[in-house]
Amino acid sequence: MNSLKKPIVVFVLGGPGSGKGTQCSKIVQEFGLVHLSAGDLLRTEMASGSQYGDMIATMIKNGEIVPSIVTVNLLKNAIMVDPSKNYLVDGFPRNEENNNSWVENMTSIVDTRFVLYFDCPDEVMTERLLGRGASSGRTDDNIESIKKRFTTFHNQTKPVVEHYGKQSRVHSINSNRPVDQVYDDVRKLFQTLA
Ligand code: UP5
Ligand code: MG
Repeated sequence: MNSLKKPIVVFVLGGPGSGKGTQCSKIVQEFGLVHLSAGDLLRTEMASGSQYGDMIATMIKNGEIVPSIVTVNLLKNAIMVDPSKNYLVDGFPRNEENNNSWVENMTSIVDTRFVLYFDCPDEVMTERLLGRGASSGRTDDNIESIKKRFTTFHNQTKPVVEHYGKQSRVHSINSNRPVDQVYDDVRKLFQTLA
């Protein structure tokens, strides 16, 4: 019975500008999962006049990780809108605290399958973000914020990827290639999930 099926969740991780959002859009088109970017949910929450708005704004500009109490609630609410669907959770979990909170609060209601990890050199990601910064309007697409985002990524997010790697639950894809070439590998992975 479908009502007993828990929504499948795939975590999509990778450095800032590694192409998480770009590839998720393509997965959505072909495989019909729902894309939840944790960063986008936080930016929407910030713009909504939430009590957490000022904190989120400061943390995003400084490349810091917003406490899980905020992020996990946003993700949980978004998934509970339609638990019959399956979800790409993009840009989360970013540190051990995020992951512990997810395991504690979500394990009973979702089926967390694996991590799709986009591997790309920092220099390439920096160029992409500076290029996007000309038009993105994002407060963190400037060189000062980008450097802080990389530090957070290497010190806090990579250990989470390694944690899932030890459980053989990471599919790593080289995203330092044209978008469609990256997607060819992504497609093969999701075909096995179907
Ligand atoms: N581009 C993409 N793929 C390309 C390719 N193969 N070749 C050439 N160009 C490519 O792509 C970035 C740019 O690169 C675009 O211009 C694209 O056209 C081009 P995109 O797909 O947007 O990359 P993505 O990995 O999604 O980059 P993003 O900047 O969104 O990554 P971040 O992880 O930095 O941003 P996010 O929005 O996830 O988080 C922002 C902040 O929110 C965090 O720093 C943190 O402060 C906060 N946050 C939390 O606190 N907790 C969370 O759980 C999530 C976020
Ligand atoms: Mg993104």
